[in-house]
Amino acid sequence: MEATQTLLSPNDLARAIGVSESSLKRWVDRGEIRAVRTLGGHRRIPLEEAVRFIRHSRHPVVDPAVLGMAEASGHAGRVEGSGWRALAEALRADDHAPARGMLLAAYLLGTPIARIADELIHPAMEELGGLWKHGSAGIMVEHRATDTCIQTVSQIRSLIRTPEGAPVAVGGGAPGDPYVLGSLTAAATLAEEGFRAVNLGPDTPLDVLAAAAREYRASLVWLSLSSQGRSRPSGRELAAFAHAVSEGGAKVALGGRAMPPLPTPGMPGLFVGKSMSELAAFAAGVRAAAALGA
Ligand code: B12
Repeated sequence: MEATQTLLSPNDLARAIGVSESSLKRWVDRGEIRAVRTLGGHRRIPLEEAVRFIRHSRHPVVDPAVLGMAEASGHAGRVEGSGWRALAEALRADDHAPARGMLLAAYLLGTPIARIADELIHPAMEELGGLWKHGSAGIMVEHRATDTCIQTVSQIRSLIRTPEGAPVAVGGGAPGDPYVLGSLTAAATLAEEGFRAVNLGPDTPLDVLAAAAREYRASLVWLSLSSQGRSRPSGRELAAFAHAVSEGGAKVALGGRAMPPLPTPGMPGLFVGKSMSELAAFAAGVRAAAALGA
C-alpha cells in the first residue's frame, strides 16, 4: 500500500529555500528535482524529494515550517564542536522544540544520520546518563529525552525514500534489552545507505531475528547491544548467531555499549563496530557487493 504523500508546490519549496518560483520550476523541468503532475498539469514535489534536494544542493532553508520542521528555525545545525551540549541542556530542561530543531537543522544541512547519532544524540544522552543517580527525576529526564530523540529520528527516517529493489537490512536490540535508540538510529543509518531497513526494535530474541533474516533474504543483519542485564547474550551465543545468519548469505553487524568480547574475533562476514559512522561505512560495502551480485 502506498503511504499518503505530502506534496509541495514549486511556490512552497521556493519559499522554503528563498528562491524565485521560476528558478524552482526550471530546476524541476531540468530534472534536478523530481516532481509529479496533478490532473490539471501542475508540478508537485514530494516532501522527501524536496528534503533530498535541499540536502544534496546544500541550499540554506529560510522557512523550515513549509517542510513541517518549524522547530529547525534559528538553529545553526552544526554538529562540530559542542553542539551536543546545547542538545543535552534542551533535553534536560524539557525544551522539546529546540531539541528537535537542533537535530532537524543538522539533517537539513546534509549531515549524515550516522553523524547526528554519534556526535549529537550519543554524547547528549551520555551527559544525561549520570542523572539517574540523583533519583527518580533523573530517570524521568532519561525517559523523556529518549522519547524526544525517538520522535525526531523517526521523522527523519520517514523522509528517506527506499529505492526500488533496495537490499534489505533487518535488525533490532538484543534479547532482554530495553534500549530503543541504538537500533532505531541503526535503521535510519541503513535507510540512508540505501537499504530497506526493517527494525524489530528492542528485546528481539536471536532466533526471531535469524528467522526474519531468512524470510526477508536480508543482505545485512544488525544487532544493537546496550544493556548489561542478565539476559545479555554471551560472546559465544553471538558468534553462533552470526555464524548461522551468515550461512544464509547475510552479513552481520554487531555493536553497542554492551557488546561482549567474542570467542573468535575476525569471523568472515561479521563486523563489530562502535559507532553508526562505522556501521554506515560497512553497509556501503555490503550494498556495493549486493549491487554487483544483482
Ligand atoms: C536512555 C537510558 C536509559 C533508558 C532507556 C530508554 C529506552 N527505552 O531506550 C532507561 C531509563 C530504560 C534506562 C534504564 C537503565 N539504565 Co540506562 N541509560 C540511558 C542513557 C542515558 C542513554 C542511552 C541511549 O539511548 N543513548 C543514545 C544512543 C544513540 O547511543 P548509544 O546507545 O550509546 O549507541 C551508540 C553506540 O553504542 C553505537 N551503537 C549502538 N548500537 C549499535 C549497533 C551496531 C551494529 C553498531 C556498529 C554500533 C552501535 O552507535 C550509537 C550512536 O553513537 C545511558 C547513558 C550512556 N552513557 O549511554 C544510560 C546508561 C546506559 N544506563 C545505565 C544504567 C545504570 C541503567 C539502569 C540500571 C538504571 C537506570 N538508569 O534507570 C537501568 C537498566 C536497564 C536495563 N535493563 O539494562 C548506565 C549503565 C552503566 C553500565 N555499567 O553499564 C548508563 C551508562 C548511565 C550511567 N552513566 O550510569 N537507561
